[in-house]
Amino acid sequence: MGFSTKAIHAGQTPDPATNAIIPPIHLTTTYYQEEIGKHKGYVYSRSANPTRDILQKNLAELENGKYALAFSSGLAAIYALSTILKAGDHAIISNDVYGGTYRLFERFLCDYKIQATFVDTSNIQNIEKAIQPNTKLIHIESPTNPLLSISDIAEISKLCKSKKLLLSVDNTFMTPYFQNPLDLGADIVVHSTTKYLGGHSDLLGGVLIFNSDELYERYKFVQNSLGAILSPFDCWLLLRSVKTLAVRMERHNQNAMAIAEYLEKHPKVKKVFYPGLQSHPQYHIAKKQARGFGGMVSFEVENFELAKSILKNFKIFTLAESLGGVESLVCHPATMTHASIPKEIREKNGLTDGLIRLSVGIEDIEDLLNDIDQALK
Ligand code: P1T
Repeated sequence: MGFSTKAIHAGQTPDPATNAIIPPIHLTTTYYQEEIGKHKGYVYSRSANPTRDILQKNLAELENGKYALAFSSGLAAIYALSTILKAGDHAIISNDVYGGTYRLFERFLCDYKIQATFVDTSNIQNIEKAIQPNTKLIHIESPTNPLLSISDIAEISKLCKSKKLLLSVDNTFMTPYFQNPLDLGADIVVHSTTKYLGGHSDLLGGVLIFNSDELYERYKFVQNSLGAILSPFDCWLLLRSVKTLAVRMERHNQNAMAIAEYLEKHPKVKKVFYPGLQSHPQYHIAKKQARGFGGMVSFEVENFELAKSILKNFKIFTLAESLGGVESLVCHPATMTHASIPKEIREKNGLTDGLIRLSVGIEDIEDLLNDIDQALK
């Protein structure tokens, strides 16, 4: 079955009670038990909820996974993911990740004696060198946020299998429409569904997806124990959003490509970061493992002052955190989404004060190019 057909139908049949085509939002917190232990598989909505089950089936199918578990935000999903680590364990993480992911491992989990090493995972040797006897998990973003660096998921997965390590991939930027990390050998896929899967900047959510029965049982226990589940309304909204994912992603990709090509020729732009450009250092890996390059484009200008004045000039691109919505947003990672990373570490990784990140929306490309043109003037 093709992607769009799955996105529209997977997990969803007409509601058995009414034949409603669209799944109902089951707001109930609890369920009638005919006698002790006799029920229809639902006893309390933190543990399981029919609207959430439909969403989880749908998202699992889109990632070619067997199971999905939905959480209240992307970070709630990543926190749940991290509970596979016990005190004394070690994780290796891409050095250019969303600031909140960095903060979780570097400033929160460290208090629970969980160690993390951040390396440039686009070079597999950096991962090999960072492996310790207590390493359990490799967690990567590909492309990374915000520098759009690409890691070879299949290669890293081979390494993980040979060393008996778990590999999780944050697939938020690519979405299952463009990339399926489980097919490339990853054990766990993570999404902030707040982004492209939601697509309209009106819901927060996160999901973990896997094939292994053992991981599913473990994380279902974690989902119920932590309680950070996605609400029935947000599950329903996300189900609705996912139906248009394919058409939105095509347009995000097309617009982003045109903008990246435009920026690459602009005299005020020092460097453009977009995996669809042949000048991107991992262009061939991106092409090998994904079916598109996504809607995120970052570019660097000379310094903070210039970045600040450009950001003030935008009229359609709106200065805001987040990404993946139909509307175009612009962000200054150093002071916004990645402010939790110390300046010296940021700059060592290439995230400078002159970096501007665009979440390219699905508006008319002429309007977006005109907006960038006038902002840069
Ligand atoms: O915001 P939340 O739903 O909790 O998702 C966290 C998260 C996880 N992974 C990636 C790749 C992300 O980009 C994010 C959130 N990012 C932003 C809010 C941002 O503007 O980059």
